[in-house]
Amino acid sequence: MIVFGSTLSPYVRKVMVFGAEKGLDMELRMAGMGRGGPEFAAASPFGKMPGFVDGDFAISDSSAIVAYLDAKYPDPNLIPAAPEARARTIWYDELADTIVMAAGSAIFGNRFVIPRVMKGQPDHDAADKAETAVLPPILDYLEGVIPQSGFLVEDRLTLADIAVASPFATLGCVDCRVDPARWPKTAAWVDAIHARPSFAAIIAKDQAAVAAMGGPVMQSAAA
Ligand SMILES: N[C@@H](CCC(=O)N[C@@H](CS)C(=O)NCC(=O)O)C(=O)O
Repeated sequence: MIVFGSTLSPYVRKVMVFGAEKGLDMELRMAGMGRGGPEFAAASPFGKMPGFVDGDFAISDSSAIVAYLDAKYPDPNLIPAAPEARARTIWYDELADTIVMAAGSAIFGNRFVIPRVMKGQPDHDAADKAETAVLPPILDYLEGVIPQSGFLVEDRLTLADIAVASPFATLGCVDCRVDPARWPKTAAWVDAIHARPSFAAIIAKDQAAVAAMGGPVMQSAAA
């Protein structure tokens, strides 16, 4: 199985962590932003990462890929079968992909992708506004819903934890972290999910990749 993309993308990381939790052997191939060749183009018709290939089956979109993996490799099951838990898990996946990433893209894009990868002019105000105005209501929400067990759904690891924790790993690479004084439950939950071997190994590589390209570009550095 081949996953196309970079794990600096929360969507790609979600797929790689999901596969790692299932003990799957998945090759990560660099793709996106002009890279990846015809195999990636065939898997991802709009050039978005991740793309995915398993034999003669190709698909893109992280949620589609993890649905495929959970159906094909059901042990351990990471997308619950019970109706309410299943719906709740899909809600958290969607929360991560659209609501958290609305803030995440503005922050990571303007502090790393635009200045370091695209060599463009970042909009630091947009990044700061996303961090100070868009992210806090999301963190307030998470603070209110994280169960005592430390897992979002069914008191065990599911896609919900993997999907929601993934953007916070990308944000950690550009010095945007959950303040434990303001959101103690959320900060502890993020730390615990990121400490799992499936996440920790990827996060170490992501942080090294960001450092190798000069690290994040912050407002103060540009002023
Ligand atoms: N809903 C998609 C989102 C994929 C996506 O937007 N990926 C971004 C990277 S974080 C991307 O490929 N951006 C490059 C582009 O749009 O050309 C998923 O879950 O896989």
